[in-house]
Amino acid sequence: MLRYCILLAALVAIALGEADHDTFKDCSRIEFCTALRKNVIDSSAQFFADLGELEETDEKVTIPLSNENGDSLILQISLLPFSRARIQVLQPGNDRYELVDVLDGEPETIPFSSVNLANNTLTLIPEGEEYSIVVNRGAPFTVEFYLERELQTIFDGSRLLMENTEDSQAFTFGVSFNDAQRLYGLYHHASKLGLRETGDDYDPFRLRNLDVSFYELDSPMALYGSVPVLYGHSVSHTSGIFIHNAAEQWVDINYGEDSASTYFMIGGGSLDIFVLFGPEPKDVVRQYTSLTGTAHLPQIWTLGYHQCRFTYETQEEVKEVVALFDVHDIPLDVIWLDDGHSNANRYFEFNPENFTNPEEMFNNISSTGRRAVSISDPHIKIADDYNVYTGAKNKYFVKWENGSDFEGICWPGLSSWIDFLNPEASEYYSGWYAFDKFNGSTETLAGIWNDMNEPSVFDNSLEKTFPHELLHYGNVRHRDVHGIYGMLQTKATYHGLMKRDEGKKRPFILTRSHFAGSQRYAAMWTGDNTAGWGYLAISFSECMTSNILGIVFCGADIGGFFDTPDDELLQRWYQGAVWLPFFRGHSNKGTPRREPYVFSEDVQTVISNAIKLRYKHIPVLYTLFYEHATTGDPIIRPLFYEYHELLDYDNHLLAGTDILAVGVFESNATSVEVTFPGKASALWYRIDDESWESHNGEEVVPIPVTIDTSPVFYRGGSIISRKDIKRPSTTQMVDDPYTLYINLDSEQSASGRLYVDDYTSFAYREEELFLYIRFIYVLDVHAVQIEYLGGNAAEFSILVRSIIVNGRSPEGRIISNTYTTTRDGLPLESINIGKLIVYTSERNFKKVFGKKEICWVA
Ligand code: NBV
Repeated sequence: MLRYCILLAALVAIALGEADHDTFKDCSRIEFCTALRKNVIDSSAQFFADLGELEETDEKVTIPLSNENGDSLILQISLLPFSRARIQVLQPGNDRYELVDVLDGEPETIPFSSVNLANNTLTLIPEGEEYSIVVNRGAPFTVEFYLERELQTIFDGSRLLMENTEDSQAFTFGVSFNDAQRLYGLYHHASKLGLRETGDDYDPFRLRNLDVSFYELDSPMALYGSVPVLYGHSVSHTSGIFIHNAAEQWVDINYGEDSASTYFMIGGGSLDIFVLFGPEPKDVVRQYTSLTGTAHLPQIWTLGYHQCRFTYETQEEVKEVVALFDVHDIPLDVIWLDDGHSNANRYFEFNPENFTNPEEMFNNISSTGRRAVSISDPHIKIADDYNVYTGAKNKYFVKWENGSDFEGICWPGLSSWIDFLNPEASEYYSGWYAFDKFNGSTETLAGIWNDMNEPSVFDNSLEKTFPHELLHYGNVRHRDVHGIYGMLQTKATYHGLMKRDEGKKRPFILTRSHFAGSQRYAAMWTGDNTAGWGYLAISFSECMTSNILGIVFCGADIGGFFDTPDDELLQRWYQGAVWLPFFRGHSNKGTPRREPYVFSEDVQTVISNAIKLRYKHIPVLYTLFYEHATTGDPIIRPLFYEYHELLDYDNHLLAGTDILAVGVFESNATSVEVTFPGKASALWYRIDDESWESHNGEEVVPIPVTIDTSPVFYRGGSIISRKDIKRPSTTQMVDDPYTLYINLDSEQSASGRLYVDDYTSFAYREEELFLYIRFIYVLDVHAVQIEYLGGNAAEFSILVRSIIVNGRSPEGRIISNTYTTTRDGLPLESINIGKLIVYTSERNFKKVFGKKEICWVA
């Protein structure tokens, strides 16, 4: 009966287009959250740190914690290089699960240069670092984290509690961020960048990977992924924490006068926190990604436009969509095969009626330079004639406590789920991506889409996912690893594609569920959003947040998955989405078709111009991806990341440091207020209307817009390398020459970086086969100098077709000069890197590179 009522409520919610609050619980319906949220720990339960008993072993300090009730715990502190530390609280006699799949390698520890005990205070100072850690005895004990003597964060022992009963291993703790004006992080929530305060009228932010249809804006409800990272930010410093735990979490936030405090309630696993000392946003992001890794460089085609639909029903329809992009002259790189391509959701089998000749379809797609991506969910249909199932039955599936395979309902009907914690099961699954196993697939099927991997199970009484008590390989309770299930699927898919392609191609995987570290395997999109202005706006906030949390390859369904956008919203959505790293149009079954070419000529022109603008900037994005891969820096950034005082600009997005895009998120807009970052001397040039009109930093200006324009600016001082020749896809762009946009700052200088490689393989990583250069504008000779930054690739030419110099004369006049060579033919002579100079006037144009050459083409 209860199940029936929940099901009914769910159907009503879906019909109303609202998140289903009966299925997805708030804190008051989760036992440990209700019990622990208001819990005030009385003095007898407060722990003190027995500093006299500290032990120093293996670059760790352990300190017993005790309370008057006779409970004991162990505080363990490790010092890490690069302004990071690790603090763990161990519970002797309690077998808590310790995560093994999340970190990108075990972090190196460093020795203490001093361990100083005095007046109930222990001070730990690492060798060669600027930070220190102070443990105060208490009760309650506290641990303070200082950078250059500035207090950054405090682990608040007064809120520490660790349950240890038959049914619960829940635990709590508090962390406060000194001086912080904003807290950022705790992805995934469809919320603004700055997390709001929680309280009686606003639930704690919940992290538990769940498949929530019609998710709501500005809600603390859990969504598809979990990245348990928080940054506390003030104008003067930023610090962070990463909770290395994949169980369900609830987090209360309180902003006080001089600090922001947080209270974590976690459903299981270990208390294991990495502390990131900052002091700037850039530092915390690098410190965090040094722990969980960075994304590898994507193949270049993945940065183009992707067209998806739930679902193209036949191979003819797929080919027709691709062809129509060409008929209408709209660039496209990837066509997506949602579940319609599969044999009734038996993945790795094509639909035997409508996709009878997938090879022919793939040949047709690749003949136009395009690629395909197909969906592959983790549920495996229970059917005795389905090899993927029979090969895994009673072996590789997630199990009940009695050892039988878990069975639940999902798209294919009754299904079981691969246990990706089991290395053999993962390998088994990976093997299905081989060309000879996945019959009909060819290399044109260049990427895979892992959907429904929270995992989603059609049982509303279980919040549409696995029951907590299921067991994984090694008797690991599902409760303790729920957050990483989807990530482990993408890891197996990644290895599957690596094996399939003999390690020669960088795998492309899109995932819905994700966890800290997912960036190592997959791109991520924000799931089933809705066609509404608020969802367009929040896509900027969501992807900027995921970017500063390492998951950089982020996008949102353009136009919204549910419902139907009107023409204006759709056009604005394309214009905004140009700047999100993953760029895909998608829509739900039953909604009117929405490929760009179905619209009127006017609408098509706006959309197609947006897509073309994206293609022109692919070299910029690709260079940013390289820089991310090597440093952890985000591709897109909120203003505060670069300009620490600019806090709440959710509609302003920086692509790298040099492009500022401001979304148009309202209907009938005639202008958008833009805050130009930087000092008053900073300059920003408007590019979307090609006026090159410049604005100064510190200006707040209403920038006029029409439906054809959506504000985008280049930073004065930058050189942007674009490929401006219009092509059907990135395939035809590979050898295209660049146009350099030189945007002078108030000192008349400018520089910008460009990275090129083979766009496909891992040779950039394994053999340093790439070319990474900096263009520097030299005022005296009105020339561009090339500085070699790295790489080892004689074979990469960089062709420059024209150079556009934008500047402002001392009287404020806008100068925009274009220099295009009239020489015919391809490469000119070459000169050594750094020796010279591409002159911007053709008469003076000279050769540049030695073995790495830069060429000037007509
Ligand atoms: O595979 C169908 C859809 C997919 O199009 C969407 O993008 C996913 O988020 N999938 C969810 C399952 C059904 C959604 C109603």
